[in-house]
Amino acid sequence: MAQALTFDDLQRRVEQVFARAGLAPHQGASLARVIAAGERDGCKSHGIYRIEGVLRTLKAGKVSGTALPRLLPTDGAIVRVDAAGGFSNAAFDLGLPHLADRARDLGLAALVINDCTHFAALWPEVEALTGQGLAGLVMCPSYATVAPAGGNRPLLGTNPLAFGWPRPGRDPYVFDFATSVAARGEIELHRRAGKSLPEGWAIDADGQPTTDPDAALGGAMLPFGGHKGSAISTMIELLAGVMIGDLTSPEVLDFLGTTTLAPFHGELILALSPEKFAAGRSGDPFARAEQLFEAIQGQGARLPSQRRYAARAKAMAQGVALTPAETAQLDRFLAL
Ligand code: NDP
Ligand code: PYC
Repeated sequence: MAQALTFDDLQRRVEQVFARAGLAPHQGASLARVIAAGERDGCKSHGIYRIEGVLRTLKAGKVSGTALPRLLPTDGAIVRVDAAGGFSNAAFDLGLPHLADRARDLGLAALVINDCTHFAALWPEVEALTGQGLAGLVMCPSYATVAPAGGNRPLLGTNPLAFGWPRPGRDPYVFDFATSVAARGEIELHRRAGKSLPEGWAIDADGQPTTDPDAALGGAMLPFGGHKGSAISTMIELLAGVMIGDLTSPEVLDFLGTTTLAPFHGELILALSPEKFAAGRSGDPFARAEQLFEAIQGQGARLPSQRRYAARAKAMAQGVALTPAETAQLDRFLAL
């Protein structure tokens, strides 16, 4: 039966699933928070659908559910957390206060997370920074599933990029997207629903355009914006793979040997203090940003994340709506 759960109840249930699967509370709680937030905000590709992948990756022994992330001794602008083979989210929770302190002191700081399993949406991390008055830029590789523009085989990851700007008294300006035309999770959800893909998302194993999700999963996804998305995705491989001494998307696929498990790599989070950068020039940076947002909306355009915030407001008022199939799946996980 279709069900609407309160956000807290949903989060508690997801946490219970992970506790039963043997995750330590610090790992399970951080995962449950981002998964429940994805479902609440209408981001189905990174909501409860991801529980299955987490459990599969644990069972395959490719992630540690009890890893204790470790803050490594660094000074200067770089904060570094060794995720110790656990999930990225607990490592982020550990690094966040240190990152925010250094960004406030220095104007700009980076959190490097190494050796983590990463399957989550990035906007919860961006919102954690904007909630502290900081701008944030977050990126990570994935596994080789996307052909570079002009190519015909998987090489780059779906490499997400997210940015946030704080808006005092309002929801922050946030965008968060895969650098492929769509997240891979969207292709899998189309496959499960028996739906064709929109044109332009993928090519098959022979390099021909396809709208068949199975052929797309066996072929390659395409970068957004042709050569422009391909270059941004390559930048992410360089900055959040090569530069931080962690795996690139093709290396992740070699390491895992499959795209059915959550990928293992690193993550780069940049935090910036708008006040420190503006240094008193040209007025208050937050007030000036508001003028820009008003001008965008004044043309009838919407800001990114507006749909997500509306979904959040509705879910907080009426409960997070789950379909009968989703409710049954959650019950099955709870019974494991
Ligand atoms: P979408 O294409 O659904 O959305 C991308 C962004 O664009 C969102 O911020 C969205 O806001 C905004 N947007 C969409 N339509 C408009 C519009 N008409 N006007 C203004 N803004 C708009 O996201 P993707 O499918 O590319 O990615 C989904 C999620 O997948 C992301 O959260 C990403 O982090 C995650 N992901 C994670 C990966 C990983 O390895 N961990 C890999 C790839 C993706 P809104 O939400 O309000 O619509
Ligand atoms: O949806 O592309 C995706 C994805 C890959 C890893 C986590 N999410």
